[in-house]
Amino acid sequence: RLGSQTVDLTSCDREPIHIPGYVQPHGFLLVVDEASGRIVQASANAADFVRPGNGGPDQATPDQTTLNQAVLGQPLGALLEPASLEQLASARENLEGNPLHVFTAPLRGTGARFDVIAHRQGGLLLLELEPAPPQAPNPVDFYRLIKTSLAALGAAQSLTEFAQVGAREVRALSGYDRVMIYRFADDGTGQIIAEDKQDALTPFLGLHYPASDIPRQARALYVLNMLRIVGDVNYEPVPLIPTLLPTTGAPTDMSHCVLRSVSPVHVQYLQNMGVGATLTISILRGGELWGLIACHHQTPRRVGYDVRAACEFLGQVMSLQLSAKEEHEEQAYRLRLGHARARLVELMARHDDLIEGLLQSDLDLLAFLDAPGAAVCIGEEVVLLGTTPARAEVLELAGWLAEQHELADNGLIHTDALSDDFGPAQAYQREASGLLAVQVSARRQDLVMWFRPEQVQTVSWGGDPSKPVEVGSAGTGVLAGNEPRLTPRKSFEAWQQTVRGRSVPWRLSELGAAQDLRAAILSVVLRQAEQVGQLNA
Ligand code: BLA
Repeated sequence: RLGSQTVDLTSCDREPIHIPGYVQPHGFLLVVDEASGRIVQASANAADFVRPGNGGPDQATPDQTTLNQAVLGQPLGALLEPASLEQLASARENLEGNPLHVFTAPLRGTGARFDVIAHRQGGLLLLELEPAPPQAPNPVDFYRLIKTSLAALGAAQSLTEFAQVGAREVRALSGYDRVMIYRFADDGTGQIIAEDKQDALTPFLGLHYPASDIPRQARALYVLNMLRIVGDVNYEPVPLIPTLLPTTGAPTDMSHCVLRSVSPVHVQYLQNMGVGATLTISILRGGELWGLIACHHQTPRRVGYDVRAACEFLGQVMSLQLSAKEEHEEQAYRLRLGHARARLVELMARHDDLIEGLLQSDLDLLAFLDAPGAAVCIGEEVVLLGTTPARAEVLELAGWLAEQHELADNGLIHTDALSDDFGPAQAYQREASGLLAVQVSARRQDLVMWFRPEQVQTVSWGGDPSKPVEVGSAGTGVLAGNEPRLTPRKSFEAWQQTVRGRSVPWRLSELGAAQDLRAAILSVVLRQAEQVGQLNA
């Protein structure tokens, strides 16, 4: 039955990952109803941790009796020392939708110390307790580590270098085997733009991944919640007891929980990849998800709150500096375009003949828009530069362009897939899949065109994007069994996707530069026309 039902990638988008009803077993969750001050829900493993002398989740079966008697229905004071309660009370105002490490302390009547992270939402106080690492790292060491990292990030010249430094510094801080900077494109696909890893591992640098690998709701959640961890991909999820909140009859919203059990689809994805544990930190830009710092370890691994906080801090620093770095690259590029335009205009102004002026230095016109071919069509004259379609083909193209509304409206037309719009262009798509044309006089056929070749786009995908899913059995979760599950593809060997008839797209700054050049040419043409008028008068 599972196989016969139609399942597509949008069902990835529908999995309600914020209400899994399960936690990961390396810690436990207590949900307190703020109105009554009582624990109304807890992860089943709470019993294993709170029993005197029992510091770990080694129980074969959850101890339901202890859970019912010592945890559920109890006030927090039954489990926490008075000093801990006081710390919680004074942090209370800062906890709304904002998980904070409030204290590290033993539970009442047990020796084991726990890191306690708390946040509030919807009238609930959620406490997440994890056994504290044996020796807390020295805060001074952390300051030193972060300080060097900050200096290195600040010194990075280009965006690529910036990302590379980010990956290296997060790896130094966290000790994971592989740290990647994953950048999203506008269409939701992603690419690994920087990587720092153990030498023996196969590099993933440069690989692209389809949008469905990180579905929409997951990307939305990662804007709210900047850090997530999978301590052991082979973990046994621990259910919340009772399944639904007695106060509302609804599942508990775990959007902000760091112990949240992750999607079983994603767990399988990681297992397929041969990954043992992950740590992922969001990189935002202007409030939107720009990318991720993704850390992999081959074996199970958890890092304590301090290391996580330090990594999250680096992620935030990267978020803040990102705009500036991107802006810087774009500006340098615009500056280069501006210089090229000024040179062209100067040459044109020195010559009576517009075409001669434009062509005086043919290299300039080609370099101007990073195009290997260009054509200038003015009156009956056609001049070809670099790699272009044949003269007759260019003339035919100019005729077609002259009829296009877009050209009439903007004086500019551009495409990165010319043959999609103009069939005959299929004959010469190797040299001219991309076209940018500007009209340079009152006559529609007076055009300057730039051509870009077909980018037999060699894209390395992390697997086969046209075959992203297989239907599998239902996983865990509140909604387990209701819907057939999709399983991620099993192959991670890079494969090449070739895109026919497409060029590298024209950048916004290039379109702007072409518009500027057009305006400059028109003003030169106008001045020359005036001079001719004066001579004739
Ligand atoms: C989540 N998928 C994720 C996350 C990453 C990826 C980084 C964030 C969660 C995390 O690991 O911390 C994808 N991980 C990658 C990629 C690389 C990597 C591309 O390391 C490259 C090296 N995934 C699928 C399909 C579905 C799917 C087909 O491939 C849906 C049917 C789902 N991915 C999916 C879901 C989540 C996810 C639901 C959210 C997990 C959660 O937070 O609960």
